[in-house]
Amino acid sequence: MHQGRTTLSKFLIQQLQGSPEQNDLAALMVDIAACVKAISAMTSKGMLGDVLDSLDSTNVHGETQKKLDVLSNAVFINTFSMGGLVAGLASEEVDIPRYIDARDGKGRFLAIFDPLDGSSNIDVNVSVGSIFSVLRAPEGRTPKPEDYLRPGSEQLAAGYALYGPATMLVITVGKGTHGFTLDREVGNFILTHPNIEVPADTSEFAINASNERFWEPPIQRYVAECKAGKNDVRGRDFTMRWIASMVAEVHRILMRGGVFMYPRDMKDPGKPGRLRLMYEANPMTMVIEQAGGLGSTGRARILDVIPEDIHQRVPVILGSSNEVERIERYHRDYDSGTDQRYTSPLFQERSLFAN
Ligand code: AFP
Repeated sequence: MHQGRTTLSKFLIQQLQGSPEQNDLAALMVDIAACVKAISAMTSKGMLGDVLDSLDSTNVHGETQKKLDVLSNAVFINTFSMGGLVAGLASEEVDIPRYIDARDGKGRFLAIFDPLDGSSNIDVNVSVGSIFSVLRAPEGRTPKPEDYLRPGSEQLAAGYALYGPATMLVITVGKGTHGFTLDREVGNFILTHPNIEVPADTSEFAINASNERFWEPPIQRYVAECKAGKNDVRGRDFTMRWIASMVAEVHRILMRGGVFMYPRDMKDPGKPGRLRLMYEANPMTMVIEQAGGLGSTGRARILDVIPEDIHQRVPVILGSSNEVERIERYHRDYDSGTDQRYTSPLFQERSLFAN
């Protein structure tokens, strides 16, 4: 048993006490933890739970929905609708933000979430997760769509659930990043990873290498140097990981360092990246920054990006600070044209960005 171990509720009382807003934020974290328990119970049943099929429906991004995407989305929406704390919500699975009439419009927060991230891994039993972000709702009036379009630096809280061998909840309310493990026997989240810190250096990178020919030269340069290993400019060997589940990648980086990249690629020139700003990049960057890491588009701090659309995509480079800073430097070298490396025939041939 966990005599004396801190539970999520006790932890939140210690971190968030005093103002009515902080008390309500603590209550919202408890509501989110309840959603995570419910989704964990569904995912852990696998094929026995009759929830793994794909549906005929597609979401706003034209992606085929899994039954579990829809069920997980419903868990969050139902909980927020009844909790009285949220005035509005936005979800990867919902076309436009939705008003929640909480306490006659007195809900203090806007909840923005990806109810089940990595769902293409569900039917092969690989870890998936949920990601959430919390913004302050406008006072005294119904939230409008533009109220959601706030930079990630304004998030009051953020975090994720990882449905892995263990179910974990990792959160930040702006006072560090902390991990809780679900004790299924008693149904409590136990503080197992207080004050997580991302190592500033790493020898591990995560990227979908099949897109290499579509990347911008700074990313091609960074990955090529990592692959060249100890006999080249980096002076050490690197390993690569790619789980195709952002929550699992970010969790590994929080635990042992690393750099996660989903850069813009020209596979689809109309898209600035694959991952969404509001409910993937922003919350994950807040979690990482609160643990001492960095999150960048390659050219700007992710939390400074001013959103234009609730579902907008953004390039994502996040993790160990020294590696993120190096990648940003490579982008500056490239954009300023000062680095002859990019005029070498190597990049002319390989890169789609020759001119
Ligand atoms: P799904 O939710 O469609 O599985 O996408 C997961 C994700 O958004 C993110 O969690 C992964 O890091 C990334 O996509 C994987 O992308 P690739 O399938 O292109 O590797």
